[in-house]
Amino acid sequence: HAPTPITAELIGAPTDIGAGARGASMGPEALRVAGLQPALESHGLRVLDVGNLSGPGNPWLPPLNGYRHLPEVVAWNAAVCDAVYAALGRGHLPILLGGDHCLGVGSIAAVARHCREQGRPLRVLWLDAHADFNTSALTPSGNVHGMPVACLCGLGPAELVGIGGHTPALRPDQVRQIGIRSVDEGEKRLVHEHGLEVFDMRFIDEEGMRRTMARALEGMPANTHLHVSFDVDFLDPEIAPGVGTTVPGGPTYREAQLCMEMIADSGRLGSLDIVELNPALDVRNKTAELAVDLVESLFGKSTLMRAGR
Ligand code: 6HN
Ligand code: MN
Ligand code: MN
Ligand code: MN
Repeated sequence: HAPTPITAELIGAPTDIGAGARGASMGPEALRVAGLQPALESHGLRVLDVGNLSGPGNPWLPPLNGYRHLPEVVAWNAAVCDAVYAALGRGHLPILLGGDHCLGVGSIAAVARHCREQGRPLRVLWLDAHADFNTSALTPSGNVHGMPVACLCGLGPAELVGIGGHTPALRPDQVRQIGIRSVDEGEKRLVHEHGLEVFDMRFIDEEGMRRTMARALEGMPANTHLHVSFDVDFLDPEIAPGVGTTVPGGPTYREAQLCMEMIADSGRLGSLDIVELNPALDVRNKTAELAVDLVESLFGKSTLMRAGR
C-alpha cells in the first residue's frame, strides 16, 4: 500500500527577543522567500503554512537579574509551545521558523510533552556553534538564546523551565550536540557537570562527519521521535553569513549535507526548528537559500513514510 505522506506544518515565530542582535525576527519570511514550502513539496511532503505567531515587540533593554527580556521571552515561548503541541496532536510534523534560539525551549518542551504522553523515546540533535547551556549566573550577555538547553534540562527561571508542564522537560542524556566551537568558561564546566554529549568541531575534524553522525544517531529504538534544532550558525560563516553570532571553523557545505542526509536516513525525524537566521546580516538571502537546501536533504526519501510503519 502507498506510504502515508507526512504533513509538515510551518510555524513562524518572528522575534529576536532572546538574541544579541536585531534581525532574526525576519527569519520566517526569508525562509518562505527562499522557497521552503515548494522545496519540501518537491520531496513528497504535504506542507501547511499556518503563518506567524504573534507576541511582544523587542524593547531592547539591558539584562535584569541576569536575563534580557525574560517576560517577553516567556510569552513567545508559551505561544510556540502551544502551536508545536497542537501540530503534533494533529499528527503533523512541526517546523518552527525562528526567530532566535530561545524559542527552542517552547518547541522542545512541547515535543517532550507529546512524547511523554505517547510513551515514545525522544532524542534531540542540537546543531549549533554554541552549547546554549548558560544560566543567569554564568551568562556573559544575559541573552536567553544562550540558555535554552540548560532551561530544558531544568536549569533556569521557573516560568520558562516549566513551560511544557513537566520539569525538567529533558534529561541531558537525550541530547546530542554537534558542531560546537564556542562555549563560555562557566558554561563549559556546567556542560561537563551535566554530562551532555558534545560532538565538537575537534571531534568532527578527527573522526569526520560520517562517524560523528553515526555516533549521534546510535541507540534509537524504532519508535523514537527525533527532534532537530538547527541553529543556522552551526554552518561555517563563509557559507552562512546571515546569523547574529558567527563563529569561524564550522562544517562545510558537504559536511552539513552529509549530516542532514544521515538524519534523513535514520527515518526518525519528527520535528524541526530552523533558528537564528538573520536576514539583516545576510547577503541576497543566500543563507536562507542554503538553509532551505539543507532542510530539503533532511527530508530525503526515507522519511516519506511515518516512522514505525
Ligand atoms: N545562539 N554563549 C553566548 C551567550 O551570549 O550566551 C552566545 C550564545 C549564542 C546563542 O547562537 O543560539
Ligand atoms: Mn543556538
Ligand atoms: Mn548558535
Ligand atoms: Mn534536494
